Amino acid sequence: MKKIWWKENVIYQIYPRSFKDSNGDGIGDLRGIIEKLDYIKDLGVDIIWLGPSFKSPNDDNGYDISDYYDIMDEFGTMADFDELLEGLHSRGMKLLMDLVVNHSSDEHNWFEESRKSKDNPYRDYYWWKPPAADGGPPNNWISFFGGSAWEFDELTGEYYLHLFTKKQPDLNWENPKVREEVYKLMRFWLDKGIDGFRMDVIPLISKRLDFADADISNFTNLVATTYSNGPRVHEFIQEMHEEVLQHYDIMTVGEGPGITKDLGNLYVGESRKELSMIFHLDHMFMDHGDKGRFDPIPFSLLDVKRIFNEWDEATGDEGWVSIFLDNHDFARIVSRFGNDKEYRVTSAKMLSMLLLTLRGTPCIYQGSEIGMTNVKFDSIDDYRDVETLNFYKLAKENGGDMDAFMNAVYTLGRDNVRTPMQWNDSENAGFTTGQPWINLNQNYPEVNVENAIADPNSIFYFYKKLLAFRKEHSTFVYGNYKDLDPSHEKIYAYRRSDKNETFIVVLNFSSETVDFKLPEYYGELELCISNYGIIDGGDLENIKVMPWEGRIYRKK
Ligand code: ISL
Ligand code: CA
Repeated sequence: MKKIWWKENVIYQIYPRSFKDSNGDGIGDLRGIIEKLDYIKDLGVDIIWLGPSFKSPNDDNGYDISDYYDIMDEFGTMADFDELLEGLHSRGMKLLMDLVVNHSSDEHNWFEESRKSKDNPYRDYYWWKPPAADGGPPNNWISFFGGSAWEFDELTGEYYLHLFTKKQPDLNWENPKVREEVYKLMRFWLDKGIDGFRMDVIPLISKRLDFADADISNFTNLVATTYSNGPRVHEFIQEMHEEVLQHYDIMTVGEGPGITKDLGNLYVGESRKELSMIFHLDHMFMDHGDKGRFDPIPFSLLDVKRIFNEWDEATGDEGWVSIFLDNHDFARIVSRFGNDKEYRVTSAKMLSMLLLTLRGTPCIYQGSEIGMTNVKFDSIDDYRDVETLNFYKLAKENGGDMDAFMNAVYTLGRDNVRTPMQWNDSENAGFTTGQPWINLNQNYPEVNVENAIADPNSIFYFYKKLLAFRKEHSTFVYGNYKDLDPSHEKIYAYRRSDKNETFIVVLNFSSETVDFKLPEYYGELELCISNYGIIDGGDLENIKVMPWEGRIYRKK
């Protein structure tokens, strides 16, 4: 397998709006991030993925861009950006920007032109279609954020396509001018010296041109079969590689909704000349029912293991993935996969072991390193996420069970991961001196960075230790992976090994003590790390794994 820096590095994702406010307007900004660079460096990560920071009316918090060449007013100026990039580079870190080019904002000049008339030169930058025979939308496609994916525009009497909100019209990648515009803006940022891109919903850029009605009975399936992996997607990405990517020493990570395991290597296979890695999302969608996240279904550890096993096998030595357990779209790690009550600290540490020792480039979401949890706001008026608010309205209109809906919001809604980063126990957790744009999680007097740094047993120091350990042992990067007991319902045990070393990771995903026997005999093992501290190795034939305990052993 090819050795390269982006396999060895670890990514830390910053959601700028919620990270640190420097000027008291209640909104996180670039100068806030600059203030915290030493903190991030000290944790031991290498690459920052900065959420979208371009000019935007913020219908979807920056995922609706109105000018790709400028910084969002709320976040600062281009001079601030340059200082941030320089601050990272001088500390030996790298920067990825968010490339959001499946759609733009409806306030982008291209769209403002496009909607003016059917013969406007920008008309074909977007997807316009005449109404169906009954005057309704051109087909039955539904948006990720609820309702039809088509919006009628009075002025020219046609509908335009928006797979996300109606303020996020989809760009028409069939049009070579659109592709040229994208390559141009990519070069602009790369020439400034950024180190790569996280690519928003990249498998969605090529549309199925018949625009036929689809089976919409299950949303995850609709995405995989109709919106994602369109006929020209690989041609477009290869063209982008040829035109732009290959000319820079950078990395790319594609967000992969709808990329099923069999299609993974088409995007990331070494010989493909497409992307460095993708975020596969099966473990994020596994608890979504037919109608998506607000229609939740239960999941178990067996599902999690199956998904990581399948993906590891499918990408093999040919392709590469990024490993993540939460981000700005999905519930907090410890609330979703751990126990955020009695075992918050212990289970957050255990989950960091999974995140940092699977095969792939780990991506840590801001706040995971201090064990931030999901939030429960008192009223729907406290929620800010356009997805949550749209689906709330729909559920109300349809006479849905609103208690069940709110429970789904508490478990899976996107605002769980968008509450401000908790820096200390002062008012608003030191995030802002003003009125925060979204409420804080009220556990901040206990859960905050200052406390974490003062406590040698904190989650923060556990991450730090593990990140350093990973750096010392390239087996965690290049070694192969094998699930040692795929059918165990409480324990996730796997092996990472190469010709130099063999490690065994044993993780307890339950609040009970489990007597666990490794299915294979490994000879003498040395316990390197446990989130319970190094307690005696015990009888290795029969390990007593404490509630939410994680252990890493090395074969002697
Ligand atoms: O959060 C989701 C909706 O339930 C996901 O399906 C998500 O929309 C999908 O993974 C795409 O996400 C990305 O593009 C969106 C943006 O809202 C998300 O924040 C971004 O990560 C549109 O740009
Ligand atoms: Ca601010």
